[in-house]
Amino acid sequence: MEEEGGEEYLFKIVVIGDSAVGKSNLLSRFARDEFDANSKATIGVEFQTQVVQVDGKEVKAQVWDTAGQERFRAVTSAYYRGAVGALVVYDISRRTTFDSVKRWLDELNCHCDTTVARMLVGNKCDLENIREVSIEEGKSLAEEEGLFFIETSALDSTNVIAAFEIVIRAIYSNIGRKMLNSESYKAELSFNRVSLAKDGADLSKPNQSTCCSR
Ligand SMILES: Nc1nc2c(ncn2[C@@H]2O[C@H](COP(=O)(O)OP(=O)(O)OP(=O)(O)O)[C@@H](O)[C@H]2O)c(=O)[nH]1
Ligand SMILES: [Mg+2]
Repeated sequence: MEEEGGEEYLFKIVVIGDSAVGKSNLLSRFARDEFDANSKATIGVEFQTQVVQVDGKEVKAQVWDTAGQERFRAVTSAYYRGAVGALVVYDISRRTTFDSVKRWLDELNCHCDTTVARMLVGNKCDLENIREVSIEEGKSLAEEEGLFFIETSALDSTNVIAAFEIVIRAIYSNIGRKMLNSESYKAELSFNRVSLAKDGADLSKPNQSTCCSR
């Protein structure tokens, strides 16, 4: 769609990772500069749109957040459909969440093609005194898997904007405007909205994905 004075870019970015790693707080910090110390586990799917400037152009980042807990997740394929970026989040103070990263990457690879810009995010870097995963471990996993890497804190805001902006810039430089503005891409995004609204009515429905183990 052409807006007066320029083009419109819309990037769908998904945030994934185990429950309680801080996905929802990363999103609320990015979109509203808010942090909730008592946030509840996400049920179903939420998304927020944030406008950022890249090379003097306005880019809308539509960031999708879902439940880390399997029983609260809505239909997986709809969540990933049309995504061009992903943040895979773990908690630096809980090794089990780092061990899960490969499973989240498998799920991502299963639903999205490899051109998706991916960032490994070690969140809660404010918890240095109870750190269980070193920066080096995070970096080397990211290198192995071909991901960007960053440590963040949604609590004190460290690197939160940077994490999203690096992904947004990578998408911007990776993918031609033609494809992103194509009618089929827009149709997919609006289909997502409709189907999730319907699926959201029954959140107890088990994950219906057939190609992934998760
Ligand atoms: N210390 C610290 N706590 C954080 C940080 N980010 C989130 N938390 C806390 O961690 C808990 C879980 O955060 P959420 O954002 O709800 O986690 P989530 O990944 O969305 O969890 P699900 O929705 O269940 O998948 C909450 O108590 C947050 O306040 C952080 O950067 N530092
Ligand atoms: Mg959440």
